[in-house]
Amino acid sequence: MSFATDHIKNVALAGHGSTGKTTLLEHLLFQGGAISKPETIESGKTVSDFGEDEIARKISVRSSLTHLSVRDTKINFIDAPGSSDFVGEVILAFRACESALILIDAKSGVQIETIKLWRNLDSRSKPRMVFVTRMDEDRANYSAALEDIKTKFKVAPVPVTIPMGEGLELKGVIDVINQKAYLKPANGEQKETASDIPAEYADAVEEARLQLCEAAAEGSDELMEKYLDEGQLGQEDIVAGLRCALAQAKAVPAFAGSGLKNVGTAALLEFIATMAPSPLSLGAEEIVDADGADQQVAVDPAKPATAMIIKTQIDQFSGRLSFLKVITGTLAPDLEIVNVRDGRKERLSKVYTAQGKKIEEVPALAAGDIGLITKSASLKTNDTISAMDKPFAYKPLKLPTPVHLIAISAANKKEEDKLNEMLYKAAEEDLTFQVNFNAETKETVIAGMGELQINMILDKIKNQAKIVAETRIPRVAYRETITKKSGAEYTHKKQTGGHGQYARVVFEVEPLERGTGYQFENKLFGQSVSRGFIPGIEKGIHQAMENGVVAGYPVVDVKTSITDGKEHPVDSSEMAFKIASRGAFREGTKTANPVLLEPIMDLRVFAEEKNLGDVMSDLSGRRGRISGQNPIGGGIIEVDAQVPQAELLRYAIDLRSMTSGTASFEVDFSHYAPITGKIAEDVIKAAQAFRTAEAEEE
Ligand SMILES: Nc1nc2c(ncn2[C@@H]2O[C@H](COP(=O)(O)OP(=O)(O)OP(=O)(O)O)[C@@H](O)[C@H]2O)c(=O)[nH]1
Ligand SMILES: [Mg+2]
Repeated sequence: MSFATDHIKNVALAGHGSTGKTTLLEHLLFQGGAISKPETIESGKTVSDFGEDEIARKISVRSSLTHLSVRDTKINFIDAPGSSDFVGEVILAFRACESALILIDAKSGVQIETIKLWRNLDSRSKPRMVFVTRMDEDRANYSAALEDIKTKFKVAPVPVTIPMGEGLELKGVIDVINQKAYLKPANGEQKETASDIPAEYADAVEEARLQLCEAAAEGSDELMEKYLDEGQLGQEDIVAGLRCALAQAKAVPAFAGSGLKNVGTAALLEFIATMAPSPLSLGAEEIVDADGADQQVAVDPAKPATAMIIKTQIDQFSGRLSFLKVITGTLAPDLEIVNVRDGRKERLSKVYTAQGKKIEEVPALAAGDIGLITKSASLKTNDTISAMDKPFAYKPLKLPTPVHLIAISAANKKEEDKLNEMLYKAAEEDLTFQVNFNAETKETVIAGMGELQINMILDKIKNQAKIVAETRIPRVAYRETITKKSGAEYTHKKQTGGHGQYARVVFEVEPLERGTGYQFENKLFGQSVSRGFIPGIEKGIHQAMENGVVAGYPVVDVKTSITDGKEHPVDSSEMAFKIASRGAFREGTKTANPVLLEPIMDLRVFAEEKNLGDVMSDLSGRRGRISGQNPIGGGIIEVDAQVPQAELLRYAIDLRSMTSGTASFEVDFSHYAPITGKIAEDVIKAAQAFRTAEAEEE
């Protein structure tokens, strides 16, 4: 069956780690009739956590697509992981869905990852609902959780359902909009059924209904006027107003329940099916057209088909799965499409939807729907496929830059290529994981969001390809430069049998502004050195710049001028000038106060107020210069600093342990700065030791 655009709802499930997203989803699928029995995390058989690694660790690692139908409406759920290491998976879910369902633990209230995700949703003006789960557990407290949401997010959530009893006394929930009660099933493997509201809850329900009226009035000016005039809104107005207020992210509907005990799923599904925004009610996607100008395209079933690839999964058995969201038109078998990135054309064979790992063929995917196609070898995440005459590309997903860097090599040298291949494959599946070869340090460096993510990727490689990787803290790409003007002369002279070698150059070296790199000037008067030897001289300088005189690091920001020289009619050659030039450059820099340069990073740390002191004093211990701190909402402070890269090599791990996993950071390269004294001495010693070890290995 395929569903029309206005009968599709896409909902991202997100929230702090282990709040119960996957468990709730399992019971939603069960309540909605998509599966016949809900499984537990402990059994390792849930629909959403199907990856081997997810089963082994009992956590979600990747976003997974599931769906169910309520009458003639299809609800796609994307269940996102909670650990901050997998934030890329959450962001892709937010982007693909018109609304988000945020899970809050009824005992702990709003936790740190949720605050960070909320900010991300704010920046997208994304409609959101909150489900306060684990209401079955001791000390669960719905109103305290809602109050916490109010203080941390500065929005008052409106209860669509209220619990009957709490914690061990939980008896069920009441759907305030539809005026129905759902008693807690005898166990979590039974469905909820509707009944009348017990008389004792009449007052609580009326109070909640008034709150709904107030929130619904936010939906439009007319409703607000009516509400202010009459002090009340009728059922129809509540529904219409709340729908609008939600779509504009002005109201945050709240639900109570327990995933595990299947409490609150029926009312939630009913609400999503009837009230959550459909792809038609919003969902303009930014595009980049042929001229590179930014425009917006709304979801529209009437136009020719276009879709964006939201996620790539490379399955050991089924091969490449390209998950996509259809933005315009309809994707169906036999459609001729082009990959806008590389112009490659192909004819679609089949289109699918997914229920966790199970993929199901469907006749078509309408605009707004989320599904997948398989075996399309050239497709990558963020590609646009299009059946338009003038194809344009949708804007790629913006993800945080990976901050945790690790140098890697295969334990067995012969497996290096295979390891690299596996790493690049992992990087295709997860855009917050990157692989780079650093030519300066001659290392393959992988980058991710944290230790957990990187370990899981390496474990997978070990299990699937039987390759053991060795990891190290990456080397810092130090550089060298000079700090004053100097000069040198160098004569290369060799008499070997036949004809000899002769070249003489006189150089001036002077420091350049940081970041300029390299300059050369020919200041020769007359023809003491023929023009034809100049390229050889420049080559010599380049060679010498590869290994500086301080510790063998590349030399940058130096201007070299040749002021004089001498050649021999027979014995001079390009090679001889190259050698002389190399020598003169080295001699010149030795007397020009050479120094080491280290990379300095721009660092932004996001920490809770209570950790601020620790974070700041730790940063000064890392030779950091703090340039500012500002509150960014939800009790989180952003600290801006410049810190040497050498001090940040383990920062992802250290910051996490310093703040019990609550803080996060972003980092970008800023500039190179000189180092002297003890710090420089240590770097020089380490470089010498490294070169000795390298020489011994060869
Ligand atoms: N008592 C109780 N336990 C729950 C409830 N929901 C989840 N759990 C338990 O909490 C643990 C974590 O549940 P998950 O569903 O994996 O949580 P999650 O939010 O998907 O976790 P990540 O995706 O890894 O962030 C499991 O042991 C569940 O059985 C609930 O409503 N009540
Ligand atoms: Mg999960």
